Amino acid sequence: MSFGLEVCLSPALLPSYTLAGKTVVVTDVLRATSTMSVILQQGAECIVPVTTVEEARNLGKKGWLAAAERNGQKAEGFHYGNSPFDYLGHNLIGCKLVMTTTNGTRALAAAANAADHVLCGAFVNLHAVADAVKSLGKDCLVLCAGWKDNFNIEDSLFAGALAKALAPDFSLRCDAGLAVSGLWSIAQDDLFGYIKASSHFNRLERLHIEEDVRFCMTLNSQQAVPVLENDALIAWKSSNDSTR
Ligand code: 3SL
Repeated sequence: MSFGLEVCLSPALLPSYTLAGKTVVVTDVLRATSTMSVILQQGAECIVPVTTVEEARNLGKKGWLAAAERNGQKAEGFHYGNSPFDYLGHNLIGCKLVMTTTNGTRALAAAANAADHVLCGAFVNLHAVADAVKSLGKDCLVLCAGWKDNFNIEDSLFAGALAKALAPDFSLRCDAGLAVSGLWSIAQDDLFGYIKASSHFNRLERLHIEEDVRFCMTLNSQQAVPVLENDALIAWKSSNDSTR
């Protein structure tokens, strides 16, 4: 049986898609969904994604680890930001985090409660996400977080990569999916080189965080797939995972 696969290129376009009955993969390659995978891979119990800095601050006051990013920079007064290097190599076992980012947590909020399952995908966990989507066995929609409701290249490239990883079990059912697949076949041999012309690369380069981009454009370094359960992201476990 073949499932359907659609791609939504920006949260602004989401109202024209049906989410019920589907698995939605939210992607914000630079850097929210890459970093969320790292946080859970480092052993955190959960990440609560929130849309405002105030909400993150309030949970921080209650003893949670609090992470906030706006426009590529750590928000004032926060110990943690949105760089994977804030978390890599740290033991986060049992920690609960609250996190807000410019676009990623906003895209998650748009999909939450409307889809059957909401996962976070990025190049760093591409294969693990593809396995999770296949094992959930439902039509899938990839939601690109973009930048402030605009299309971006890196999230679209990820959608193309995921479409390839899901074929032939999932077949594309929209022109956006065909377009991102074409983009992926052009860029896949030199992802970092391709992304260098993008607006968000230039934004992050001005902040001197090129190494974050290199990390986020590297495939399959992480296994953790964040999945939303009761407003919190936890690491997805397959039904045949004995640790469940
Ligand atoms: O927009 C977001 O959610 C962030 O991932 C942007 S940044 O990479 O931290 O600049």
